[in-house]
Amino acid sequence: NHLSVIGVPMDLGQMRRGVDMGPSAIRYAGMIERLEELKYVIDDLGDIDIPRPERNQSEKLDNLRNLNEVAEGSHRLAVEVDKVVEKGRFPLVLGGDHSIAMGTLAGIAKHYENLGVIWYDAHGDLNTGDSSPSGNIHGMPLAVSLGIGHEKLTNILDYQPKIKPENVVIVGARSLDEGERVLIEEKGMKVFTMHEVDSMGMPKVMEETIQYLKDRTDGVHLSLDLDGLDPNEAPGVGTPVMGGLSYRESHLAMEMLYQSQMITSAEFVEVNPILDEKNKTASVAVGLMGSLFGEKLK
Ligand code: DIR
Ligand code: MN
Ligand code: MN
Ligand code: MN
Repeated sequence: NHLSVIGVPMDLGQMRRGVDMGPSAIRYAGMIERLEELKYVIDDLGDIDIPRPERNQSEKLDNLRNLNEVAEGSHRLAVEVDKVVEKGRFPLVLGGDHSIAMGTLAGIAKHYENLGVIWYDAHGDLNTGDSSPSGNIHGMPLAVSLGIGHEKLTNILDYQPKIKPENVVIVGARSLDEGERVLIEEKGMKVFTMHEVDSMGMPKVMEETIQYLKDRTDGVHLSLDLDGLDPNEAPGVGTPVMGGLSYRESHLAMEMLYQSQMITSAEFVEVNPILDEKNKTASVAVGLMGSLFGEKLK
């Protein structure tokens, strides 16, 4: 019950300004107080220092926008996360755009034989420079963590891959690019798209997710992109996609994860207060953290 919080004011993995203020927005929404109420000891380590591009214009190398800065920022995050896990504490990372997940996972995965990952997102984040329609690295961190992509990204902390495709479960997908579909098929990855959520219901989806990961992993990281939720409930995100997971479904998912006691690290990303309505999305993120850490059930 010792959480270490790390903010990552990163916005270089995509093109909408403002997501770098996500960590402030989440803290402002009362995160620390909310978790302290649940009797956790919170160590807020502040924010990672993110490099700024030398030119005002973003540079694209091999269809990878701001490659060097994103790689360096993720490396710095990885070093901090590594120390947190080393101390036996639970890392809680606040984004920032989703590119930071490659840093989070780099810091965590070296401590596990078979780290599991729940990727709660409208997107697969399984692109590479070759397959990406946008060149935005926030659409690539899951591929990178599987060891697929540019060396500067896949080799953070000098090892790869970080995770195995069979240890990943994607929940909430409804916008997958062609290259991502091919990769999912090729690797036989477990994906619960909105079709499955609609037809099976969230309780069954999470039951299967938990059972599946319980059997094969020795720790589970939750990577929660707020755009996994429906934009009506989480409007402050850079790439909203209609028809998403509801507020209640998401709380239920978090509560079931709390009951499972399997989550060993988590990150909440893509909160963009500039695109938000009165900090609603940050508040939703804090509420979900409450459920993930036992607010409803303790
Ligand atoms: C799209 C969007 N698949 C891309 N990805 C996003 O640019 O690769 N991921 N928004 O969360
Ligand atoms: Mn620079
Ligand atoms: Mn994402
Ligand atoms: Mn997304």
